[in-house]
Amino acid sequence: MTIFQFPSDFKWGTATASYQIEGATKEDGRGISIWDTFAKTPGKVFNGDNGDVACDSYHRYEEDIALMKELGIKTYRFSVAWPRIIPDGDGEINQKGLDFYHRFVDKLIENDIEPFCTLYHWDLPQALQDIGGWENRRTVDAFVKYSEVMFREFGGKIKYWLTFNEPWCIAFLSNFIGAHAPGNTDLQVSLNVGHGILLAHGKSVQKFRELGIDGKIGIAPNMEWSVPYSKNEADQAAADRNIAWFADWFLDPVFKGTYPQFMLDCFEAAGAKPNIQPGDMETICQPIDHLGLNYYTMSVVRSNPGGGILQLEPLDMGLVRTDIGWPVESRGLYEALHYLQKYGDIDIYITENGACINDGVENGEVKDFRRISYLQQHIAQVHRAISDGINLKGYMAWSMMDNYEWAEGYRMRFGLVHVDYRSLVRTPKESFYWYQNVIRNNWLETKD
Ligand code: GCO
Repeated sequence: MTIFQFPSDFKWGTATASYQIEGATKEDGRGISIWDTFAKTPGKVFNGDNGDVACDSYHRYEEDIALMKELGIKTYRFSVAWPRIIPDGDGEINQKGLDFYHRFVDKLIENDIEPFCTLYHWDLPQALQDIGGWENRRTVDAFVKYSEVMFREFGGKIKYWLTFNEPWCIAFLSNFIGAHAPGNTDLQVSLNVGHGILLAHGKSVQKFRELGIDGKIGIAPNMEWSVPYSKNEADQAAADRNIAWFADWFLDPVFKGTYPQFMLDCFEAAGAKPNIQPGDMETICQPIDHLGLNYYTMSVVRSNPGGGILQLEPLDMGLVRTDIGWPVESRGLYEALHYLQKYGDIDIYITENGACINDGVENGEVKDFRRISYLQQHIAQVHRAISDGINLKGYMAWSMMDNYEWAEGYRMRFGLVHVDYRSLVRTPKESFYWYQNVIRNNWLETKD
């Protein structure tokens, strides 16, 4: 048996997002978001599921926070629904929306749980999509206005902020692959959207500094780690492109004020390039305080000139997969953390990591041992990275509870707590008690 001891100030946590858990989509003046629209468009989401009720956390947040307290987490990452704060994205502020998050954040603090707030986890007000969404700079300005409202209201109470969750998903998954709202399938649109959110990020960080907010701010990219199938240079370059698609494409602008040339070349060969106006790159390149990393899986790729814009193909290496079909490879988390060091010695939080394991309740219990095994392997790599001297400050398991898994609807379960979507009853899983023990000990035990 090996025991991995964690630093005494390590922030153990869990994460969720507004549209995935809150429900109450028509209450207290909330406006419509692009996910309301997308979910109700036939054929977009498995079973036509939508977030109207979800986990009903809007009403049951006290019960949820009691579970967080029982779990022992030090920090909770959640996102704010922009359409609750400014229903049409750019007009009147909705006091009832602010009141809800005040009640919620106060309750967290009362329970000694540090709120970690994501400003944008994909629920763009539909009214802004109607004017072109992130392609239109009015949406960028509206985001800055919304973030200013949040900073002024919650500055001091909330000390940890993230502007955007998973820029790759917002740009490419949603506007090139088309699997998420708004569902476009156009490379040029996805580059425009990516550029728009980077600008919004930079301007929002500027606003945060200008207001002198007591706290820290950053961004949370998702990375799929990639390894080349062979030592062959073309395969190596293919893996580099795949990594850069998730990371460098967004982080080079944030940290260096430039897009990576080899990716510009790659997109240009496919007929698209970002629309950069004078001053944009300087605006995007603002010093940030921390970086989030969302990590789930790794791929093995090889070069293939016919393999889409990135000219590569992923290979099935026969790895164990979670129930959503993603290969399990914890080493990718360790490698990704090392890779990020090229952006400097910045505080890093694992803002999401977890497994889709669909085990249900039997005799009042959920024996999700495969989730425990996943978490154990990944947390061991987190420890390894810390031992190497990486400034890793916290780990947030995705997710606190089962929730609306976007285009997969409710069939894919990532929670430490099981949610029965008919009765809305919450049942902590075996993994909940396992994680509770890790947090209580502040160490991880492995069997080897
Ligand atoms: C994400 C996601 C979560 C997903 C999780 C599992 O940020 O991709 O934020 O919302 O539910 O990643 O797919």
